[in-house]
Amino acid sequence: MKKLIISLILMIFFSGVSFAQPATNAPWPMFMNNLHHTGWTSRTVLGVQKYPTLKWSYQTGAGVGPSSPAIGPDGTIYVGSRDNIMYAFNPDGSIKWTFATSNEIFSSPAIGPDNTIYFGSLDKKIYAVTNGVLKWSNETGERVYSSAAIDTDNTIYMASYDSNVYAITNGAVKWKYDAGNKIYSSPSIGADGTIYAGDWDRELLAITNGALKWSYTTGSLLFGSPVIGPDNTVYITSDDGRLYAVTNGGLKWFFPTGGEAESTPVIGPDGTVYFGSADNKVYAITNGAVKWTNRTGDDIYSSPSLGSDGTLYIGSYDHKLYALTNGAVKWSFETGDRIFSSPAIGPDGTIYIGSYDGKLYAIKEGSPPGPPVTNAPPTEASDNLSKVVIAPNPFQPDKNNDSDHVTFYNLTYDFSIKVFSTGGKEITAITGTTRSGRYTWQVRGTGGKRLTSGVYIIHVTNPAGERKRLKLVVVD
Ligand SMILES: [Ca+2]
Ligand SMILES: [Ca+2]
Repeated sequence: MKKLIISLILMIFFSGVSFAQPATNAPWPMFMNNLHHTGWTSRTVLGVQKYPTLKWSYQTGAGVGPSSPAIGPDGTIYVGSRDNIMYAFNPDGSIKWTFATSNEIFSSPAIGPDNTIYFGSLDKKIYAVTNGVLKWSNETGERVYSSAAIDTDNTIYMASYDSNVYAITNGAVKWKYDAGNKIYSSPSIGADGTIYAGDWDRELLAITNGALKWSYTTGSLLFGSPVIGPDNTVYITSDDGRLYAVTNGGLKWFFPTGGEAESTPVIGPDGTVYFGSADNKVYAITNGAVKWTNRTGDDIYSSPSLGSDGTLYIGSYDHKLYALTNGAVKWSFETGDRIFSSPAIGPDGTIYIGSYDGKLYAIKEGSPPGPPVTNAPPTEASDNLSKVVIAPNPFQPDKNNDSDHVTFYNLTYDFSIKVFSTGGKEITAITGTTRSGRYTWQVRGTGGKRLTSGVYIIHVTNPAGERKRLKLVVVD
């Protein structure tokens, strides 16, 4: 009853929200965002719409994923890396704190009401960390891949490769349930307090107070986490390639894909279920039937996130993060390796995603490509250097586009350009002629090597010996 009252209060507090939230006002408190793991945000946040641009990235020591970022009430971004470390970043990308475990972190951080971060590590432990300091840890019998679900009474539900689902309060095990086989995925919490988990003897389990309520056997291993719909239907993907919809232990429907299905589905406010498969496709399913699909370039193991405007964000092994609306690709953003991590949507619309290249990416809305309109270039060379500009500046090199460049505008017909480091070292010298007053430069030094990130001093000289000094900022 107490749980029901708390839930009702939370429902009213998050007016218009039909899914329960944990007792924190964090914008993205855990893997798949809420207790039911629906991965959907009702916060009216316009995500990146047209021009995904790197806001910042941070290079960790190993792959980031499947650990997925969580965002705290103060905007802190948390993510685990396979370099064993749990990271906390300030919204500007600077490190707030780090916490080292003794093995890789696959688990996604979950944020409790007092900003305690709960996660697991392959060192077999479940951790509770506050401000980078250990609050408690609990050793299980095997590696912990699972992420925590935090109930409104602050009980932590987590699973381990030791086959157990754990209910933990303040570091003490309240109960555990032995599923009989390894558990990789993360438990979720139903509206009535039932705990759902999926194990490696193919079973979707419903557990109440440490006892089995019901189970449903799928055709293969369960890597994806159970997700609970508003009508208490439980959705789970299986390595048999199917998405299952199960009610009270009975099959409602299943939907087959052409590859292993490990992506945890998202449920939209209209009941549409979104997920990906190793057949490379993203699916939107309504009542067991396809609403739309779209194909990426490789397997999808990432779980999607759904913005309040209906944009679906999902990562692929083709290295890209995709934004889709009604099945059409709105944009994609390429990282340096496969994406297994799930995107989190920040309060200002920034999208956070990890990649096997070891980076956490913060992606924001940018400007349309090309020179800024205010510097509309003339079609003829200028007669002096007063209006010489470089665009874009700052310049962010595109690793996948070798012809990526900056353009000098308003040059004189004959010109000479010298590029120096801030320490005064000459990096390259260019002389040329231009009818249009424009000159494109691929931001390379004398040896043809791309300039690394930093500030560069540029001297532009005309035949009259006039000189203009400019600064170019190169960002990684
Ligand atoms: Ca079992
Ligand atoms: Ca494939």
